[in-house]
Amino acid sequence: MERSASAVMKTALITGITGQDGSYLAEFLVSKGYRVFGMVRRTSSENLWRVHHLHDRIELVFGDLLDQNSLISALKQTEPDEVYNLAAQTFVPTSWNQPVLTGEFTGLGVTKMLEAVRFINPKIRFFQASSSEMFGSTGDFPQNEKTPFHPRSPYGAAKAYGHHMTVNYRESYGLFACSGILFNHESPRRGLEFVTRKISYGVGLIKHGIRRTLTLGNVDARRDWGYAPEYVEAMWMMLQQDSADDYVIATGETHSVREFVERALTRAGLSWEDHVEFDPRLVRPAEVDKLVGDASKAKQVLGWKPTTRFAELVDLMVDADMDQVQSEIESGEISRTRLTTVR
Ligand code: NAP
Ligand code: G4F
Repeated sequence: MERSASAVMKTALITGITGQDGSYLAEFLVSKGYRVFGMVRRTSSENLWRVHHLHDRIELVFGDLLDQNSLISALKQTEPDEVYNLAAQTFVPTSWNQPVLTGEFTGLGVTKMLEAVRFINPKIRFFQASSSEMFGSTGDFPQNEKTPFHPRSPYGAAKAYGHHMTVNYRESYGLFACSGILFNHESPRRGLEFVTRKISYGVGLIKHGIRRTLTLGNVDARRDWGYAPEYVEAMWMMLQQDSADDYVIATGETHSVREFVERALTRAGLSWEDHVEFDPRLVRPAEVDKLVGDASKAKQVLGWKPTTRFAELVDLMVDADMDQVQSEIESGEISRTRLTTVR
């Protein structure tokens, strides 16, 4: 692939560019003047809706975390200065149904990408999207970079492996490899199966008379929810430092799913009694009861801090989904197929 004429322009390769974070990171890096490549896997139907608006500012290469050669080839083709490894099987419940696949994508996929970097160009700066799910049932609050891990799902265990491998490649081979321990971060581009978006989109459907109820599992679980566009900025900041390190990225506030639902319903002028139901099938085999992060290291070293707080986040998601449902009704896009994806 031809290199750009500009000598100062940096090049980044993003795995998982079709996902929530990948799309925001691509926007951010384009705004910083980067040449941005996204690695995508082959799908039978197009899956580029989150990055469609960037079609003339990003370039796509094919590759899959399961296929080592495709990673090597993606690095050869794109010659990146920075690699952001965001690709993973990210939905926790699926990790119990498909624990081996989750281990392959979310765990071993990291090693495959680290090996590709080491082999092709060990000077590439590498970011790994690690997760607060690694803390699992730890009794330490708030959680920081020194808090021990006790993952509670195949997803959490796979992420812990990927985190440790990132640290090991830094310590063993001197790679500039950073692990961002990201607490939950949300947006109107969040997948519909995650609880925040399930709630905001569900509230939109109810408000427009398409659905009557929102069916949920454990509403007592507590999460530290931030706004995704701010989290991708932290990823970039980590790779601009003089040395590689690991950072917790979080808001420092914890709220229950119940609080999220209540705020969302209030925003739409709806009531819990009329619209929320419990389904025991949505309760997980093992729950992470409470997450709350301490991002003081990121604040001190990177100068990163969150600005969008809980109430603002809920409101912006509900407002966006009210508009989304409205436009889907107008375009006729709301179909039985679409509704069945809202589990
Ligand atoms: P997401 O929306 O689910 O996106 C996941 C991306 O990974 C998609 O682009 C998907 O491609 C890609 N992918 C999955 N399997 C792949 C494979 N075998 N080969 C290549 N690509 C593959 O996730 P997200 O919320 O943006 O999260 C980004 C990263 O941050 C993930 O690693 C996630 O585990 C981590 N993280 C997220 C959060 C959060 O709250 N969002 C918190 C902590 C950590 P397709 O479109 O083809 O499926
Ligand atoms: O939105 P969730 O599915 O996210 P979860 O499990 O916290 O994982 C997300 O955040 C992680 C960071 O900590 C990421 F690494 C991971 O990739 C993903 O982005 O569920 C949040 C909470 C859980 O406690 C769940 O039991 O909401 C509870 N919940 C209650 N009812 C529900 C539902 N979750 C979902 N998805 N659907 C429900 O109906």
